[in-house]
Amino acid sequence: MKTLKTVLIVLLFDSSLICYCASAQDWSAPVQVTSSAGDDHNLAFIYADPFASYRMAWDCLEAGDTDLYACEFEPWNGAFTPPVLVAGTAANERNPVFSELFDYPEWQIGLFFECDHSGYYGIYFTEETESGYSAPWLSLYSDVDLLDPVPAPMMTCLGAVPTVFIRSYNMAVNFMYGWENWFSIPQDTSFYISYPSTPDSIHSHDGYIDGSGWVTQSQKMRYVWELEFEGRSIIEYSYQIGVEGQIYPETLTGNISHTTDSFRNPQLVQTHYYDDEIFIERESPTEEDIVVSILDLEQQEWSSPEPLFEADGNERNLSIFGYNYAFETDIDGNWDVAFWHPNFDQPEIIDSHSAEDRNPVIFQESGAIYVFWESNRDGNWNIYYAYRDAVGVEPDPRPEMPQDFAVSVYPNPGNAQFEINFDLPVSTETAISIYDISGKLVQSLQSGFLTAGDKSFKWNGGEQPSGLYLVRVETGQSTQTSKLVLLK
Ligand SMILES: [Ca+2]
Ligand SMILES: [Ca+2]
Ligand SMILES: [Ca+2]
Ligand SMILES: [Ca+2]
Repeated sequence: MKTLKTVLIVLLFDSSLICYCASAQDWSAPVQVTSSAGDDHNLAFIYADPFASYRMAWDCLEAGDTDLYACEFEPWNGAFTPPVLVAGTAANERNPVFSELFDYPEWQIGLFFECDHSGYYGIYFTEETESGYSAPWLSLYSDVDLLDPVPAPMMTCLGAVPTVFIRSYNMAVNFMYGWENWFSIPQDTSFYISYPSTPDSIHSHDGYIDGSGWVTQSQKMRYVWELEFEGRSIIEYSYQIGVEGQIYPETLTGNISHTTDSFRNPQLVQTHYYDDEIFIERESPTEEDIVVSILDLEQQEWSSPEPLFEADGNERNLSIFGYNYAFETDIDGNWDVAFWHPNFDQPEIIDSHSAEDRNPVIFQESGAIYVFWESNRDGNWNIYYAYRDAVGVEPDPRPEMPQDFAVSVYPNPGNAQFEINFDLPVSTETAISIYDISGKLVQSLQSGFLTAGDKSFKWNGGEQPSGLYLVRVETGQSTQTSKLVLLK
């Protein structure tokens, strides 16, 4: 993380002299994407790998009604398809987010959004089909508004069900929902509901929570959210380990806000086998900055939040793609979108139009950085984008971690008691499970963090029928399997 600090600037200049790079030579002129008469907001993106194109969705508010639109974008030639109306009833359809649905039998795209058709806002869902987006259906509802869906990446731990994190008044909720038959459109939607690992403490706060989540291949589900607490916003975090369709809560929830400043809009990024990073907006008495805090899993401690870069003015609404960052700044006296990379001393303003320019979305494709954003320069809000060459070498390459290790079982064959031994190469989340030959989970022996080194676990198969069993040791980096023969 050392490379993320602009220490040099602080040493050489008084902070009042810090300004933004002139950027005209780096960024293209803004390209107008939408030209509706209404206000276009809340742009969402997904890269549709099999089709080699990007899908975009956004909402448009016109004459008091919000509808949902989508189109496709090919960065290689700058081509957009005409916008199609995805959902346009008399109710308000807004705040879309894409979700990858399946990779089997074929890759598919889903779109979650909010709609107040039934009085309260619920979470609706549509999926892309060969003939366009399907008729939306209500997937989540309650007698309070359910807002701000945040899709989690596809999970292996929960049988590949699409997951969406949502916000509702006075509680952070994540809904996992799925269906029995992967081959059909879900007619019968069954809900799995679980909470961050300390629901009681969440409910005891009289506040507002904005949650987001992340899931890794190591079956670890992380949650980070924002909470109004004693007149300011703080950030909380927890994680759970999911194994074979079940959730085993682990506790690591804490206030990572070490000062009396207010913290908002947390974004969780996994950058290292050991570390989570959380990017947060910090509001101090003088200005707003984007700060970053790092979790050391072994120490179970968050670092004190440090500014991502030093710059005057207020910064908000960070969008992250790798080491590329886009955000809003008001340093010129109006809101502009800006770009920063750890190789830079100062951020670049992408376009310095005097209108309001907000809500950047950044991604990198084929050697170029793209930033889309919303601007009201036309008298109503439209979506624009600009691009520049990628900055180049990524900073701070992570060390290669050893992947493989051997799992041994003794005795093998055996008649009841077995000892399972392995040398864990790195400290990591580790799940140890016994399966029968049909793939059914027989027993989970371990689920949680283990330090590196020689490990030994015991399994008593005395209750099980004779036969071949599989011992699976799964870490964030690899999965090792060993056979075990039970002979009575
Ligand atoms: Ca418009
Ligand atoms: Ca509508
Ligand atoms: Ca600032
Ligand atoms: Ca502006």
